[in-house]
Amino acid sequence: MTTEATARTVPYKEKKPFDYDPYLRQGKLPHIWCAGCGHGIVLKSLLRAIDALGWKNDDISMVSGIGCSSRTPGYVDFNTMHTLHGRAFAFATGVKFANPKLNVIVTTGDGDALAIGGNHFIHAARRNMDMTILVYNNYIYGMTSGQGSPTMPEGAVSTTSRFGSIEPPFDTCELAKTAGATFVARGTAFHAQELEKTLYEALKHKGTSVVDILDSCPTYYGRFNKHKNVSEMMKSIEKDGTISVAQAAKLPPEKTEGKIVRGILHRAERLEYCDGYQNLLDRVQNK
Ligand SMILES: Cc1ncc(C[n+]2csc(CCOP(=O)(O)OP(=O)(O)O)c2C)c(N)n1
Repeated sequence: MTTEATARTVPYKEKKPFDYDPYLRQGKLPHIWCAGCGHGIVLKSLLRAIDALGWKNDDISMVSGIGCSSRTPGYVDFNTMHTLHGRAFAFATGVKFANPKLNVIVTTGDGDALAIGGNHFIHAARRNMDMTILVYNNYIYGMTSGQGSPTMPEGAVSTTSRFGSIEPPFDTCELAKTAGATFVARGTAFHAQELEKTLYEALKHKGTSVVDILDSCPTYYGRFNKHKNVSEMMKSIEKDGTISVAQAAKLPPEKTEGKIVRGILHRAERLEYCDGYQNLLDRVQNK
């Protein structure tokens, strides 16, 4: 049992103009996402990264839980599974274990991955099975009308924190790294081209890759938190303090305090789960 099907050495090359049609299930369009939602931008960056890798649709399995972000697999012409809220990692683990040749991608929301799915998230990271996890992080439960999620900033308004949240948020990247993910990165729906390159690296990595993607939900988070319009909300993703890893490296620590850093934050080599299982079989069966 190996995971060698993945082309991991293809150099990154941007393609313009880009034809999304071969990747989409036209019959499933139009999508359900609201005007100004960042989920579509994330999907476009992902498809461009997949194209740059030269992966074939049939070699990809995309798995999700439940939520607006979890609708992504419905729109793409891969081997897809839209499963249970918070349980995408369990299904993805089963898919990869049954067929390690598949390139497995999980698309999940901050609620799906870190609230109901939080326990599954940490164990997916710990196990280091080869899969790429995209957390569409809009700080809120979009699909169910705006309850607060574990990534919601302190002070933010949601239907479950009408006067501002008093809880500290999870840092998705710190959590993933501490739990054992071997590739951890952050991108945003505002920096779409940068996100494409980050996703390209995440997909290439062998092991569990987690990409936290700061995203916009203008319908709930934006309205509740008094963003004037969609473009102002999008710009706030940048204005409110994200800086790139390269920018952060040039600044003294006091200037980076409170800033959210984008780019690849952690990369490590560790035995991938399917390979580890094969080693186990070899050892036990040859006794
Ligand atoms: C077991 C279970 N509990 C609750 C729900 C209701 N539910 C559907 S989606 C969702 C939250 C989705 O939020 P998130 O994962 O952040 O994704 P978004 O919609 O913001 O993209 C909830 C609570 C459900 N479908 N199943």
